[in-house]
Amino acid sequence: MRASKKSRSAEKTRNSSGETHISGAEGLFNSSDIQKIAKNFIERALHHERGTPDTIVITIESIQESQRKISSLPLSTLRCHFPSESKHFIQKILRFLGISARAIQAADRIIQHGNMRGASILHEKTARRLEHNKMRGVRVSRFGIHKTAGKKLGMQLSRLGIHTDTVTEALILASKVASCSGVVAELCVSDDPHYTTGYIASEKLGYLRIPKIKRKGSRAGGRVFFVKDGTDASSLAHYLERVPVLITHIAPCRKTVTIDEIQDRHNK
Ligand code: WAQ
Ligand code: MG
Repeated sequence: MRASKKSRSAEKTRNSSGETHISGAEGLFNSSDIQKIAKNFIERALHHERGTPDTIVITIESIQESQRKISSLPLSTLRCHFPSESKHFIQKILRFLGISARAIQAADRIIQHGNMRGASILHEKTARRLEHNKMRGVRVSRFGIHKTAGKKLGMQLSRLGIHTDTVTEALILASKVASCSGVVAELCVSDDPHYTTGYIASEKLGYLRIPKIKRKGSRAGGRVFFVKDGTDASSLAHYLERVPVLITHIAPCRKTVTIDEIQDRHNK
């Protein structure tokens, strides 16, 4: 699903297509669930805090190919109290993962600017943008979770008090992204003005939730995938957009961790 609104003034748009992105959602589902899911997606599009859309597009495709089966990333939440603290931690963690200061700055600019439907792909060292359409970005799709694994994940998230569609969908998406060999890390900030928890996801550190990643009321938001040198952006985009991936195994979900615990655990 994608919902958008024509902008009244070109200046407000910040996007030469003349459209403001309101909301988007996708997934891999059983055909028996189509009506329920479509209804839920339409609800979300119509009642979104980014505004009321004038266009909602729903695409339903039958997928015949077999799915690649993967595990979810282990989840934890970083102890973090202020946006200034989160900014510092994000830099520390991304540097720890080998990403250059230049690429971190570029990612910050992309996310502050916002209004992309998809994600940007950045070279982890040179900060070169590799996605073909820089206005739209790459939209990850065809990711889902097996019923049994979904129940197990739901129970783990409920215990932590974070069993929401937002967390569940973000974890599934991030697990698909991290399963690509060229991807070193993903940085995500929601574009919803009141959703201020974001994450850094990586094969190395798992899905690390970062509270206070932006100030309440901010319309900034976006996703950046940092990739290794030599990554072919077209094959990566093909995998992210087209290859069906299903979560069939759930890695542990933990409570909060401190920045020192993360570094100590991985320096050993
Ligand atoms: N593929 C690529 N990029 C996407 C996709 C997608 N399927 N969906 C959204 N984006 C990009 C796009 O630029 C959006 O503006 C931006 O990400 C944010 O999207 O554990 O809600 O749907 O509590 O607002 C994180 C949850 C929630 C953290 C993220 O993102 C937690 C969220 P949103
Ligand atoms: Mg959003």
